[in-house]
Amino acid sequence: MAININNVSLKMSAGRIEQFPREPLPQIAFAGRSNVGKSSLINTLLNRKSLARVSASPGKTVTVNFYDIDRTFFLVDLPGYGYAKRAYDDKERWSSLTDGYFSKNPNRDCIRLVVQLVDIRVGPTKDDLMMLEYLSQTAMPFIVVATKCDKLSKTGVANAVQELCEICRPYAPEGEEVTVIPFSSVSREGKDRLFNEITKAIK
Ligand SMILES: Nc1nc2c(ncn2[C@@H]2O[C@H](COP(=O)(O)OP(=O)(O)OP(=O)(O)O)[C@@H](O)[C@H]2O)c(=O)[nH]1
Ligand SMILES: [Mg+2]
Repeated sequence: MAININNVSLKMSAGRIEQFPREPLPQIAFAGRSNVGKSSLINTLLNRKSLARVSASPGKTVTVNFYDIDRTFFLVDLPGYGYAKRAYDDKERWSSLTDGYFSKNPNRDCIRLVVQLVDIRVGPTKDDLMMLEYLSQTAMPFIVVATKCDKLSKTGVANAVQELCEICRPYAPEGEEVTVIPFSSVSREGKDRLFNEITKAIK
């Protein structure tokens, strides 16, 4: 079945769990620290300039944004974590919302894949590793996308991806490797590979 990626809309910008959509469509969730490039990646994936808001000042969005893709599945932009300057109340809201997405989501069973974003130049932060630990503990299927790969040379990218694979291996199911895709919203590298993974996951 061909998916028309031009048929996209923001279904819901949810600040509360009760606002999560009820339709039992497959969900692909994007997690990562603030400023890692989640919204840019979603725009790149959908050939849009500004469907998902790209923030010059990080940590502003504390909502879970559900994008309806051709009435076939949802792309879910989770609020970014690890933003030090965020007010205490916002941090609380962040964790209850994000935690709620995984534990109280009425369509939890519809989460087919979590795309964990890591800045290729920074590598996984403490918070990223906590997230991987959580995904691993809850047996959530996930892949890792290494963002902003336009900022490194070809060799730099290859080395960083290899290193990421090593770091992520302990979080993979026994005997499996974690898929790590280098990605750039500037050069669009990695877009087709990521789209393939998403297509496989929603089948
Ligand atoms: N060079 C480069 N810059 C990028 C890339 N992706 C995102 N950026 C920049 O990084 C900054 C943050 O991007 P966003 O897409 O808003 O990041 P986010 O993860 O959605 O951030 P929050 O919504 O705060 O969680 C922006 O200035 C983007 O232009 C990339 O692939 N390459
Ligand atoms: Mg964003």
